[in-house]
Amino acid sequence: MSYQCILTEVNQGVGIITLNRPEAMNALNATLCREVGEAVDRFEADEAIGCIIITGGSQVFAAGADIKEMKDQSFTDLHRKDFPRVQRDCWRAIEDARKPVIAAVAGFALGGGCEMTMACDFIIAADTAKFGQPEISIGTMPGAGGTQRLTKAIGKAKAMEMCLTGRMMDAEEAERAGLVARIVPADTLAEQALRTASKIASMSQPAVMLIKESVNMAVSCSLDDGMRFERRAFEATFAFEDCSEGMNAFAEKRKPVFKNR
Ligand code: CO8
Repeated sequence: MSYQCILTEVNQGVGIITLNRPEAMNALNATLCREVGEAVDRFEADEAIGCIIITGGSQVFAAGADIKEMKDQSFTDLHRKDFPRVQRDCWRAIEDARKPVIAAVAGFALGGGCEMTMACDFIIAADTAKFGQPEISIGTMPGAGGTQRLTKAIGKAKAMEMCLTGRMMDAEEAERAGLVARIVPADTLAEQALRTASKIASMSQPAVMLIKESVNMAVSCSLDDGMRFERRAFEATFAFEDCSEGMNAFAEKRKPVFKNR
């Protein structure tokens, strides 16, 4: 499959999507968003793939929505199209994926770029990463989760300050604030992200999917509801042949051979 604004590859059971508009700092135009959505859906449907990485490569993740594409749009244009609907479909594909989606971020992840990383399940950041919601500086505001996901991830004070001033966070501050799972040296980002993703892809996929669903419940429901979901999901894993294989392998001091990976 060939795309205009992204590159895709499969390596060690991992589907890798690389945003590829270097001339525009990977700005998220409609084509790029549509292609990311399609690629995520394609990897989601591919049984040989157990985890997905979205990256912008070694220099920049994405400097936000494509301002040049947006600048002449009127309210009526946006409202009629339910903007960012194309973008929303892309976000939905990421959010609805049952396979884990990792954002591997180097350089700027700004505006819609930051929002795309937050739609992923977790972020591995290069030490060069910079996160921000600078929309205020161009007279607008975040439109794909910047005021919502950022606030849930790092709390009201920091999210409010960042969205109101456009201040960027470097990788260290983002890790301290809980936005980022882990920081790695920039020149090892691709390798470390692949190592993490291929480890997840080597696990029992039904268990991976239930864990992802259960952790996500913690973000969207009460503790009681989440605990109940977790208990039922835990019990359900005992119906998986991989669960029996995993436990028997432990007792027999050997590596498990999961069938559903
Ligand atoms: N859109 C379009 N082109 C861009 C963008 C962008 N967001 N960012 C950079 N570019 C282009 C520049 O125009 C320039 O192109 P050219 O060489 O043709 O002039 C090229 O990329 C390189 O950029 P700079 O020369 O500006 O590079 P610098 O290193 O000097 O600066 C910055 C890098 C700081 C990242 C700077 O480019 C910048 O401030 N970019 C805009 C950041 C921004 O405001 N982002 C928010 C956009 S609004 C948004 O994301 C709303 C989201 C709503 C939801 C929609 C989801 C898709």
